[in-house]
Amino acid sequence: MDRSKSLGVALVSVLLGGGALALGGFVLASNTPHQKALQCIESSTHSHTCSVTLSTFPDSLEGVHGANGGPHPDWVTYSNDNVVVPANTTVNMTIDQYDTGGNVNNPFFDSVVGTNGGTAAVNGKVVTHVALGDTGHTFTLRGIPGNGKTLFVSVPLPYNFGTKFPVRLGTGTYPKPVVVKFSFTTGGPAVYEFNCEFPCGGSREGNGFGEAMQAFGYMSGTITVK
Ligand SMILES: [Cu+2]
Repeated sequence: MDRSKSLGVALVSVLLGGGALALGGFVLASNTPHQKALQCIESSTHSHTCSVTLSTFPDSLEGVHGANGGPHPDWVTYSNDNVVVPANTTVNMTIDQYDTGGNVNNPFFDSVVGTNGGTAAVNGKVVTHVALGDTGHTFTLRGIPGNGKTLFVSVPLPYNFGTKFPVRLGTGTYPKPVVVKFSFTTGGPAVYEFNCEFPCGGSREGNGFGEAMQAFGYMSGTITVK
């Protein structure tokens, strides 16, 4: 093989290799859907304070998993699985809850735990828990075992009984959201995982912890403290 020919073969090998790597990366990324980072917006008037809004939907038609709901249009979902917040900062979180609900498996998850002040505001009313049977989803945030951090926050997101004033998002139609607000304070850099503890996922066994509760990026996500 002359030099120019071997150079050509090497170049083609590199291009093919790069393509294979890119394809491999795409397949991996598809298996662990990590959506576009949702940044907590830092306040211009209060230092070490930021605000971020998530939503919980009864289906995926709002569009976070793709047009017309993506591969599982009927699965419940959070609006984002990739929240990024600054270190040593008070995070003011708003969650717009569009879904119905029922009984959690343990009354612990009806209670507000680990927020600043130990409370949350539901449509402006300060609460420490929601009534039995009235939880739609929960926002439950904890350290991944081994990261050495102890941040733990769990907030029940109440059942949305609303039917009036329909909100259209993507190809979905939802009631006016129940607006849940609370805050917590971050420490140093770490990755935390949040998920829902209401058995909202459906499954063959009927225990509610399958499908959307098992597939990363529907009823779970990460909060990365940077
Ligand atoms: Cu849920």
